[in-house]
Amino acid sequence: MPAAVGRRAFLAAALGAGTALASAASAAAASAPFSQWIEKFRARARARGISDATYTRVMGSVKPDTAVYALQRTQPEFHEEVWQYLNRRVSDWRIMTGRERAREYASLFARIERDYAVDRHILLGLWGMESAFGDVVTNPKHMRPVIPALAALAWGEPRRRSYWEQELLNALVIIERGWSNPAEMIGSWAGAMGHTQWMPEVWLNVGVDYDGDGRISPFGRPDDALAGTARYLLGRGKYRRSEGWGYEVRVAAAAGASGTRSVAAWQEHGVERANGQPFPRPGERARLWQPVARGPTFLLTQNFFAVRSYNPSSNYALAIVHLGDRIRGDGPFVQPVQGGERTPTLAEIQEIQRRLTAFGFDTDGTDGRVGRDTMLAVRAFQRKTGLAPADGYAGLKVLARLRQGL
Ligand SMILES: [Ca+2]
Repeated sequence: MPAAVGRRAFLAAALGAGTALASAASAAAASAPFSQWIEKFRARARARGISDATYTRVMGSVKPDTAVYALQRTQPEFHEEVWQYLNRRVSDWRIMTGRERAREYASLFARIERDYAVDRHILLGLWGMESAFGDVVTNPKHMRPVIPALAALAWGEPRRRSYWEQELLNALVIIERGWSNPAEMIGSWAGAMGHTQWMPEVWLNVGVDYDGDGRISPFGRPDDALAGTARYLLGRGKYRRSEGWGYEVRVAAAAGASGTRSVAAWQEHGVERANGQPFPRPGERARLWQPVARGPTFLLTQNFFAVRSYNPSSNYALAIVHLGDRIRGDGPFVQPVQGGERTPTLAEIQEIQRRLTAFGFDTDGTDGRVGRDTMLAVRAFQRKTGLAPADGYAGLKVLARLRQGL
């Protein structure tokens, strides 16, 4: 991957850090009281060009959101196999909604492709993954005010404190410039905001005023968010114009080569496209990757790593590029994961939700989208009926069992 630190690299680092360090809550208790810290931090803000008036207005009444200490130590609630991870993210709902957004914003995407060279389908995949095409902007159910969250992290979180201090300062600069205000700045516990979940640093340094309203914003119309994200992929991810992200491939049994080499060199080692088509750019450099044994294999080229620079997880990047391909009209991977299931259709998900709800397991709606409520309902049903593993995955096995009744 590119040398640039990913937008959310700290997340992976924080999650991997384990619990050996002193708990954040006790560290917070050991540091200065919040009100004293606020006054001390004013000098740092002043040095970044934030006026006393802005600082007092924003920070004077802020209450630290100390719930973030527990949130950043929380392990994922559900264990997902790779095929489950991909099925849930590259869902019928996301593909259909992505195609609607592609039509709705066709002229915006054409302009972004002209200015930044980034394929609209990569951006659609990223937009769908990061915010369900802006759904978290209009429906911020799991989002929280960013200033109190960052203030709590900068004040009392011993891990990566200087990082949180910088992000709080970046958020204050955004307010100082009149681009936003504390009421609008709603995001994840870590401060990622808007259509493409920008951290304040990304907003400040990579954002673009693409709709020309005089301020840069990841909220509202998606123009600024999508153009700025294309600029990120191009500049920080070293995105390459007119190239794809890679290919699903088949590997001859005796292959055994590794590392980065040209597509033509891979062909000499028995690597072919899974769909039988020729490689369009034999000179591209590529790495061979099989996410899970007995599943599909890929040759990855630079634009895969450009996407991965946005959030350093290969499964995340694969979900984005595959969602983009599906939105464009490509089919599922040629080689399924052995032991996995195909992706349920929108109608099948809705049936799962309807049947669960009828049995008293509340999915909070039957819109064919799988969120936390549906996963909790599936898991409760699995436990009640002895379906193992009770992983919360809304798939074909669960549907078959639901059709038998309770
Ligand atoms: Ca704007």
